[in-house]
Amino acid sequence: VSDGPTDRTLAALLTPPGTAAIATLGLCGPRAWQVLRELFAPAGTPGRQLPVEPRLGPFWYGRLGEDPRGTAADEVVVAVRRTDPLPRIEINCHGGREVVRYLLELLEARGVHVCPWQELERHGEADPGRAAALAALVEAKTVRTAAVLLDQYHGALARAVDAVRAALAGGRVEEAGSRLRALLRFAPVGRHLTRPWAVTVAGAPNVGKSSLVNALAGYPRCVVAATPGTTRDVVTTLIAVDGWPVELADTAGLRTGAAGLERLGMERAERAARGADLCLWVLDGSAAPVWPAETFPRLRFVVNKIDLPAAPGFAAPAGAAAVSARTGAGLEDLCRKLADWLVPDPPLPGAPVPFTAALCERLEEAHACCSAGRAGRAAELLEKTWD
Ligand SMILES: Nc1nc2c(ncn2[C@@H]2O[C@H](COP(=O)(O)OP(=O)(O)O)[C@@H](O)[C@H]2O)c(=O)[nH]1
Ligand SMILES: [Mg+2]
Repeated sequence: VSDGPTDRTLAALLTPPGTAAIATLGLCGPRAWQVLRELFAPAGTPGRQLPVEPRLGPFWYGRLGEDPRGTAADEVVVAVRRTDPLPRIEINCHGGREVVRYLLELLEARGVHVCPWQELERHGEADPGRAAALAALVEAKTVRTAAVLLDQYHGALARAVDAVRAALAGGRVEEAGSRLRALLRFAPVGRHLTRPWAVTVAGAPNVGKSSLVNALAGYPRCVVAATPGTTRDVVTTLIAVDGWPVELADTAGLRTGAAGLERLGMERAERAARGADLCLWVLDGSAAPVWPAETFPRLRFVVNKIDLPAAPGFAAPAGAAAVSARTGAGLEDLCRKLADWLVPDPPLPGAPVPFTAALCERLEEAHACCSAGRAGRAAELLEKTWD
């Protein structure tokens, strides 16, 4: 007996785990219908059974259990979603962890493999690119990133990858390389469609870092106080900037000569600033500027407290944003700048975008292979694009 991937019958919980009125289980594979027929009794005339072959269209209401006519059976509604290439059935049962566990165990006892929903979505899927985009789509945090992923779900990236593969198959390695380079233009965006950009807010104590994070979040997320050294831990907040998901990290103020708990907070702040996609260094425009002691990567300046008179001789760095976290002045402009710093080259609707970090890496490697004249290896990598 062969046990290839499509010979298996899989089951997964499709709705989130927890309690609700209903839950939905997916059952997919060559034995899906047979297993369901054994466990399911349609309501109505005693002795009624499901048809021998799965049929698209009708919904069946009845009971599902070891002995579906006995007491330990749940009321369910079942439907066939697909018959080709593998039968795919959905079972709507009562919600709640124990009902779901009971039904999944029943299926498992009949040789069905219980798996995560993502694996079920891929099972027998003729278009694996579509399944991969669907898995990413549910992770989208904003409408804008969802729109980009929806384009990929409708095949934008899959078509572009097919064109690269066709070029390689035709021996046109240079064309394949330039097509890959064009695709990789949007890799920086693609890496953040399911994972927000990390933006750290850093600066000296009391310049208004926590106030700025609160102003951007639109609610008092962080403690603000006139006492320097109030913020100790890194506090993160998820916001959307021009439709891009951004995780803002408020940090402890950085100053020289700190010790103890303050020093620990500063170390965390420095780590966050070094690892961020962007570090916003906040300056208090009404006081003598405190510049960063080290040059953090991807550093940008924000001058805060512009509602107060500027400190004599204060010269803002070129390109800095100027805001008042107190009055809200300049925040819109800061958001525009932030979006431009993070995504200087946003994809147009319908553009192919490599939409996960793993896809970006695979395409980068394939591109490097093309440049090195290793067309065979590039083709091999693209064979497994969606794995
Ligand atoms: N006038 C004015 N005061 C501000 C502004 N932003 C923050 N502050 C005040 O500056 C002090 C320190 O603010 P905070 O956000 O805790 O600074 P942090 O230590 O950098 O996090 C508080 O008293 C705030 O009310 C601003 O834009 N204008
Ligand atoms: Mg603070």
